[in-house]
Amino acid sequence: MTADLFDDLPAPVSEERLADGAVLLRGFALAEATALVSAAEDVMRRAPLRHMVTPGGRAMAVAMTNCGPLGWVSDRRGYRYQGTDPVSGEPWPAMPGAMVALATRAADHAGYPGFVPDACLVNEYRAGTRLSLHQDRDELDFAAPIVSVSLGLPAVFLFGGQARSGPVSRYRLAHGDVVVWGGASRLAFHGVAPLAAGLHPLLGERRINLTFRRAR
Ligand code: MD6
Ligand code: FE
Repeated sequence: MTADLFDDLPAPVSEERLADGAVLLRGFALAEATALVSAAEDVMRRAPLRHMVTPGGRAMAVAMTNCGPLGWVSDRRGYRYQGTDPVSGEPWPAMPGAMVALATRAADHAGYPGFVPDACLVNEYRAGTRLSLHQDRDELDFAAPIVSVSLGLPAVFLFGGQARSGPVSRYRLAHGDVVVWGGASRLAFHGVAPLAAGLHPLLGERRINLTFRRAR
């Protein structure tokens, strides 16, 4: 037996429970990661990344776009989901099949069978980009989980409880990692620490995060 017999084994998938209803699936999307990156690049060509403005009037640090029937948008009027890209007035690009399949498979693995996302938020982080603690609560009902896929540079994910002031745990999210939170964790506060500079072989100086939701 020589080591090269094992060179082509896929990276192991490991699971870490973050809280009741929340799980980190390390390496879960690794086999599809290259396909997911090219699908995301395609979406970003058709609906370019932009820095949305918060209701308070500040540009968000994370650059965002969407694919699927609905997209999450923020402007002076508030946060909401809508079927068209406010920049172009056109429908958001369709959600690539590889993305839907991965989101459904990850949710199922985490104990949420039958998850069919109708919105995928595509987020781009660069060195220094952070996302402050928040809840994802613009969806119509909270029965469906959130599925979050990390691609490119690693980030530190902040995961807290139901109150902003509670304790927050930190988890390193690498290329191909998936976090699923639902059930008792559906409204957990979460965020991303300032991204460290680096160079990823596929995505260069960027981290791309795909966040899948059932908005309606
Ligand atoms: C992440 N992102 O990037 C987690 N939520 O790993 C989010 O939780 C998120 O990027 C709402 C809007 C944009 C996001
Ligand atoms: Fe979020």
